[in-house]
Amino acid sequence: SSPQPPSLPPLVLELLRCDPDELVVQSKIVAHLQQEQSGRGRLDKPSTFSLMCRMADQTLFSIVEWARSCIFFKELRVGDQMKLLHNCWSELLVLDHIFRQVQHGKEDSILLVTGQEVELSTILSQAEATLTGLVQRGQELAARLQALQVDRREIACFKFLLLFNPNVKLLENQAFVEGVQEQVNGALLEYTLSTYPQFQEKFGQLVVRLPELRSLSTQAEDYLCYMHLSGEVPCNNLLIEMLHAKRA
Ligand code: DR9
Repeated sequence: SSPQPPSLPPLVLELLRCDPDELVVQSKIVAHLQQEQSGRGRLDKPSTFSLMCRMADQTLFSIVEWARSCIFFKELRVGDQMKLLHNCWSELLVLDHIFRQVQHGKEDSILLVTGQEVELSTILSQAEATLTGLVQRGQELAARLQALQVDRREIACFKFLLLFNPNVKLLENQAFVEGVQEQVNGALLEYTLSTYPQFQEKFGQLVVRLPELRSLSTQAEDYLCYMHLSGEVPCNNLLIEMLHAKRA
């Protein structure tokens, strides 16, 4: 008989169940952006930058919605939920972007949450150096994760490791957050060892990518903050609200 695939740690399955369907998220965001556009004058065409901000904003709404429906997170009081989200929103956005690029699997273009493909050469010619640098660092991180053959279960665990960050200060329920972090770490370790037994270092190789992800998200926040101060970011933006909350 053929070998049975290893059974997955129940917690990994549970975390995966919280993940929304990418196509559902995509069509919601596309519909929202089209609706916003139809509410404006035909002649008042928004800049690419403003469209991209609205797209990132809607992606952030879907991330907040995901968190609020998640196992463990639901059990926290609203105050702790806010503190955790304020701490990691940009990391979750960057991870979402990076994993989309891993699945897209092309080095010379990026795939947006809307399903649109943008050539890297277009970005290089249209965007200024800060953004270009960010996008390129993102492509490099995506390539590294792709080389490790990261899968969606591991990414589902990553999202929880970022969300339940035990270093967040002044939590009402610190011990619970630490406990979730430990449980998810354990489940991810068990998962990688049983699913990729020929690749014992996979867990370690994956988690050493987290600091790079964090530094990328800080750099993206700085870019966004700078653009905001130059008056470029559209108003009523959740991105900016999160930026203020974190830096207050
Ligand atoms: C804070 C955390 C945010 C992380 C968000 C990650 C998701 C964002 C996904 C993709 C961003 C891809 C950008 C696609 C570019 C489309 C084509 C293009 O090159 O447009 C040029 C336009 C102009 O930019 P500029 O800064 O050079 O000039 C500004 C001009 O003067 C304004 O009038 O660039 C854009 O439209 C950039 C959109 C930025 C979206 C804003 C929110 C995201 C913040 C940081 C992006 C980091 C991306 C890298 C992730 C690894």
